[in-house]
Amino acid sequence: MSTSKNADKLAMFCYQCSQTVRGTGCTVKGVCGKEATVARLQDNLLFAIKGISAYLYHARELGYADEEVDAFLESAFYSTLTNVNFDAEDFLRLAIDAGRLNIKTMKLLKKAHIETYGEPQPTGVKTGTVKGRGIIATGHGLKALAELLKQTKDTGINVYTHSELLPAHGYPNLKKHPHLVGNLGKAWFDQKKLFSSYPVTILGTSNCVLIPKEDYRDRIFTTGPARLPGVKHLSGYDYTPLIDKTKSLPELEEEEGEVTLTTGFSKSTILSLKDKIKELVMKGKIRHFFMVGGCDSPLKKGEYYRKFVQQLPEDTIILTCACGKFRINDLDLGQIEGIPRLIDVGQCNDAIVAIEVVEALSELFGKGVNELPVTLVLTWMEQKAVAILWSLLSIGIKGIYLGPILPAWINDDILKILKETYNIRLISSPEEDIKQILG
Ligand code: FSO
Ligand code: SF4
Repeated sequence: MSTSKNADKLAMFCYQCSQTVRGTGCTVKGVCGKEATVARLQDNLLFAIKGISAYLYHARELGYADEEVDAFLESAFYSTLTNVNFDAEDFLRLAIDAGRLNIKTMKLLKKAHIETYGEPQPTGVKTGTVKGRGIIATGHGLKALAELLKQTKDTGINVYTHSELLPAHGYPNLKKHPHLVGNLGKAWFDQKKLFSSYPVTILGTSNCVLIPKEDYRDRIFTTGPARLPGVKHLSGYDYTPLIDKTKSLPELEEEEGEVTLTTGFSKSTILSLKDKIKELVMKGKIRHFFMVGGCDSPLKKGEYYRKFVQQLPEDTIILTCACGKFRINDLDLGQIEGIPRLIDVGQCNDAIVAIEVVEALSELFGKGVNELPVTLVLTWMEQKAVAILWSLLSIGIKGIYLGPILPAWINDDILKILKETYNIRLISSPEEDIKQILG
């Protein structure tokens, strides 16, 4: 595994103070003495705390907060200010702390979701259209979706999820709405094509909204942190303009979807199967568990994940979460004596469910997490995913396969640490990786 040529050429980039080289940026070493690795670890920390902030935002929307996380965010942000902290060692400690605090935040958000909307249940989700007018909700905001479902009740408008809102269908207090009729499209990057092809309105509830094409700019609305140029923003969960616009659009025709997707596996659903899982492992009928998923990107190399899962032997179980699941969630992988082979635990923040399941397996088999037949094969897209990676490292998980490319802010120094301390590997080919993992 080697760093990209770009990373070698551009050792660092910092333009946060007036001493910066030629008034444009320090790119080799800081005038202040800051080393490239410190600058990159500062960026890494900023990316991780942005991820924590996103999850904390959605928890706070539901009335949940955490003083320890708030205090960490303050001190972590402060540590990246000019002339405060030049210690690379310490930025690694802060990255691990960010991972630990992100676990706390993901737990908080999961608690908020479960206490507000009920514990998710495995649920089949249709992928076609229903006759009538429609709204597609995209992003991660369950609160925004819940308010939309309340306000569209008895209006004859159908609501569809897109991308990271698919897991909403598993929550009892959301699935109870008969006008939450299905999911359209896949991961976030298909939205321009998708939103152009249906005469619907769209509500963007979080990150992963794209600047719209002209043909649907007047049909898309944003809420919460999402904003787009020339697009109406709705605050205070008042969706009247969105609903009025929807009523002015033509109806969709009935169209059968190609597949029914299954989502909504909670920790308790999975753990209710633990005795059976133990029995199947002991009998050699389950050989290995994989976590395949993460935040997807449209890179060609992302095709790896589908091929990887398609080539896994039938005695393996695959947990998945986040928008990377759309690479694989249409595959019919069947069951092993009643245990589904593909288990969708939810959104990116629901990686906490996968973490808790791995911890429960560790207890069940009396082995450390790295002695279990468990491998994580993850895709990363942007900053938010960094928080989850550090969460996994903070609980000591080693040997993670990461792709589709190495994060660009990782230089040779950081890579050395990640390899030596955490045995992180970059994905190669599905065949080679499966051989390396399963022997
Ligand atoms: Fe995907 Fe976007 Fe959710 Fe990520 S929709 S890419 S970084 O936000 O976290 O899974
Ligand atoms: Fe350059 Fe240091 Fe100022 Fe950053 S803080 S711009 S590295 S002198």
